[in-house]
Amino acid sequence: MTELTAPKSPLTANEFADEIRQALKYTQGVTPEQAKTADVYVATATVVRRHLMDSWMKTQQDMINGDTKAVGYLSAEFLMGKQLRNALLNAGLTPQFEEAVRGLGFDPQAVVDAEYEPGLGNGGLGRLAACFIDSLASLGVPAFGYGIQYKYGIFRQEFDDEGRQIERPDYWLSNEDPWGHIDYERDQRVNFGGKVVEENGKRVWKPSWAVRAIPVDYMVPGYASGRVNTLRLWQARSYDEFDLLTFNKSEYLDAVKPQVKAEDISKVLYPEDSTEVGKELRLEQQYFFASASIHDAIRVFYPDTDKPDLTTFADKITFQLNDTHPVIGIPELMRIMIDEYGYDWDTAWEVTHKTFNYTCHTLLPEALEVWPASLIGKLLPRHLEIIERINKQFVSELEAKGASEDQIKRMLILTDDEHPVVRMAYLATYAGSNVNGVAELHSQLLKDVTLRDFSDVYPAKFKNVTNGVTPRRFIKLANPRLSELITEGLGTDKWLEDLDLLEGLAPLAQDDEFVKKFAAVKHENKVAFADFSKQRYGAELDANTMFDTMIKRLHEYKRQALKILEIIATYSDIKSGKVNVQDITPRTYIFGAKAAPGYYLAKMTIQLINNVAKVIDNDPDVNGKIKIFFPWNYNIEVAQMLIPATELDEQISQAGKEASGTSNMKFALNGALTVGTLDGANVEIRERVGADNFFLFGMTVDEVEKMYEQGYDPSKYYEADPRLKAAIDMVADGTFSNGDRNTYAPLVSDWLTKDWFMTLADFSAYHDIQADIDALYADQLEWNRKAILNVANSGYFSSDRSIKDYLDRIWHTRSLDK
Ligand code: GL7
Repeated sequence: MTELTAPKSPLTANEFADEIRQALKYTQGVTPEQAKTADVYVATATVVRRHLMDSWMKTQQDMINGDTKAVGYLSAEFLMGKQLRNALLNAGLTPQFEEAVRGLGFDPQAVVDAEYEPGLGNGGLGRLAACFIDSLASLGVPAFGYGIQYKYGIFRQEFDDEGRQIERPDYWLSNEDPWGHIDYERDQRVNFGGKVVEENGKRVWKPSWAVRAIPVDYMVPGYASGRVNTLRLWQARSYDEFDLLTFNKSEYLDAVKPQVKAEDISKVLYPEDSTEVGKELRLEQQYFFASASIHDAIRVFYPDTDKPDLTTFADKITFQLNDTHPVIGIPELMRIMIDEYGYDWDTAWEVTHKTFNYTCHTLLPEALEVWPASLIGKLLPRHLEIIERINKQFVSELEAKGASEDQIKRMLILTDDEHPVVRMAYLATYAGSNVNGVAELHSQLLKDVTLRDFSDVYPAKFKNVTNGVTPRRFIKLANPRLSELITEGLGTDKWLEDLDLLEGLAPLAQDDEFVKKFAAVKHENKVAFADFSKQRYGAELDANTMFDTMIKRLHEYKRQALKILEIIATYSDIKSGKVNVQDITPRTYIFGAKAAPGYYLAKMTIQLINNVAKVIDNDPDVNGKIKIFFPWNYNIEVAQMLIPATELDEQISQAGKEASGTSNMKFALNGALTVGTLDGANVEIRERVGADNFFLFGMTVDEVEKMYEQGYDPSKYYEADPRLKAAIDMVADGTFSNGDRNTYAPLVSDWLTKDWFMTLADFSAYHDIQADIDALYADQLEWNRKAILNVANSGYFSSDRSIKDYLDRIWHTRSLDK
C-alpha cells in the first residue's frame, strides 16, 4: 500500500480564505462583499469537501484493491446533525477555518449556524447509525452507510397556543446541500409489482413498474485517520419523466402520475419511533434502498465485469441490518444471485447467510415488523416465492433438530394461518449469521423472551454489542470547555481516539481545585444554554438552578408522565403549604420530545407538560423555585447545547422496555448524574460509574414481570400515595386546562385503569430518590466529584468501542493498512 496522502499539508488560514473566495466566485457567483453568511457556509463546505477528496478516493481504491472486507451498514435512518464543524474537526481544519472566515469579515459560528440540520431519522436508532459511521471512518474500517435521502425528514415540531404539538413539513432540501454529491451515472433500477412466470423451467419475474434509484454521496471523514468513507443515500426518481402522449391530450396530471408515484418513495421519513406502521409505501421504501444498495455493492466490488464471481461476495462486504427495515435485502440477494446471475439455491443461500447480520433494537413486540404475505406478493411476487422456500427449508431444519410442532409453529417465518404474514425479525435471525442486541440486558432479554425459541435452537448466533456514542461530536464539538479541561487534566488530547484514557481523570475527582474547575465549566455551559434558550425560544432560564433534563421521543414506556407527575406533586405541595417554598431546591426541568403524529396519549402528554409549565410560570406562590422549559423541535443541535449544560439526567423508563438508550451515555460523558431505572444501558453505566454515583430507583425487570402476572391495578397506588393522588387529581380537575375537566380525561383514565408501563407503581420510589438528589446537590463539591467520576468511567461508551466489538464478534474484518 502507498502512503496516505491527505490531509497532507493542511491548508494555512490564508490558503483556506483564498479557496473560499474562489468557491464564492466560481460556484456561487458572488464576491466576498456580496456574499451572505449562508454563501460563506456553502463555499466553506465546498472547500472542505474538495480537501477531503484525495483521501476519499484513496480509501475507495484501497478498499477495492485490498483484501479487507468492507462493512455495509444498511439503515433506513441516519440522523447526522450538522456537518460543517464535524468535517472541519476530522479534517484538522478548525483553526484555519476560524481565522479565514474572520478574515473575510464573517463570524465563524454564524457560518456554522447557517447549515440546515437534516433530520433523516427519528431518534436513537438513526443517531446510532450516524455515530457508527463516524467511528468506522475514524478506525479506518472501509464502510458504506446505505440509506434513503428523504425529501422530508422528521417533521418540524411547533406548539400551538394550547400547548399542543403541531407537525410541519421539514423540507430540508429547499436549502442548499453542499455535502451531498448526486451521481446520476451510478444509478440503479428497482423493480416492483407484476408477476412471476415459468420460462424454460425457470421462475422469471416480470415486474410492472420500476423506479430509478440515484445515489447521493456524502463523505464521512474519520477523525485523524486519513480515511474518508461514504454515506450513500438513495433518491427515487421516475423513468417516465413525462408521458408526452397523455400530455398532448392535455391531461397534464395524468401525464406526471408515474413520476409522482416513483418519487413518493423517497419523499418522507416515517415519523414513528419504535412502533410499526403497516404502510405499503414503507415496504416500497425498504425494498428500494435494500435492492439499490446490494446492486451497488456488486458494482463497486466487481468492476468491469458483468460476470462477477459472487461466491466471494461475503469476503468483500458484510451487511449489517439496522433493525428489520432492510431485511427484505435477504430475499433480494437470493433473487439477484439465482435469477440475475444463475447460481443455484444452495450457493445463493450460503453467500446470503454469510453476508447478513441483524441488529435488533427493541423489546416492544409491536415494533417487530410483520408484513402481510399478500402485500409482499403484490409488490414483490418473486420475493414472496423465495421467502416461502426459505420458510420450508427452515421448517425442515427445525424438524431435523427435533423441534416440537408447537415450537415450529411459533417460529414460522411465514405464518400458516388465514392471513399469512412474514415476520421480518425471524427471517433475519434465521437467514443471517449473527443477531445482536444493543445492551447487555437487552441482549439477554432477546434470548430469554423476544427471540427465545431461536436462541434455544441457534444459541451461537446470539451476541451482544453495547451501543456507544462518538466522542468527537458529543464531547469535543458539543462541549469545548469540558474538552479543554479533560485535555488539561490528562495532559493529552489522545482521549478523542481512545476514550478509555478518561479513566485518568478519576484521581482528579479528589483534587478540589480540579473539581472547582469542572464545576465552573458546567456553570458556563448552563449560562450558554440559557443564552441560547433566550435567543431561540425567548425563555428565561436561571443558571443558578439545577438543570434537570429528559430528552427522548415521547413514549409511554419512557415515562415522561412519571416526571411530570412528580413535578405536579411538588407544585401541589407548595400550593397546599405542605412544604415551604423556600425549602425547595430550585430546579429547571427541561424536556425535549417529539410524539408520533398519530400517537394520541403521547401528544396529550406534551400538551400537559406545556400547560403545567404555563401555570407554574404564572403562579407567584412558586416564587421562581421551579420552572419547566420545553423547547420545541428538539434535534441534534439542541442536544449538543443541552447535554453539556445538564446536571441531572432522567432515564426513567419501565425496566425491560428501553433496549439501550444512548443519551444516557452522552450525559454521563458530559458530567451529568443520572436518575434511572435498571433498564437498557443504564445497567452498564451504573456498573461502571459506580452505584454511589448513580441515582437508582424503581422496579426491576423481574419485579415488573411478576406484577404483570399477578395482575396490576394502578388505582391501588393512587389511593395509597397522597402525593400521587393530589397530582393526578390536579390534572383531572382542570388546573392545567382552564378548569376544563375533559381535556386530560383520557390520560387520567389510562393512568387509573391501565397504566401499562406502571408509572404509578414506581411513583413513590421516584419521589423518595428526589430527596437524595437534593441532598447531594446541596454539597456542590461532592456532586461534582461524582460527576467527574461519571466522565472518567464512561469511556467504554464510545462508539469506537462498539465498532471494535462488532469487528471482533460479528464482522471479522479490520482497518485498512495505514
Ligand atoms: C431504539 C431503542 O428504542 C433505543 O433504546 C436504542 O438506544 C436505539 C439504538 O439502539 O434503538 N430502537 C428503536 O426502534 N428506536 C430506538 O431509538 C427508534
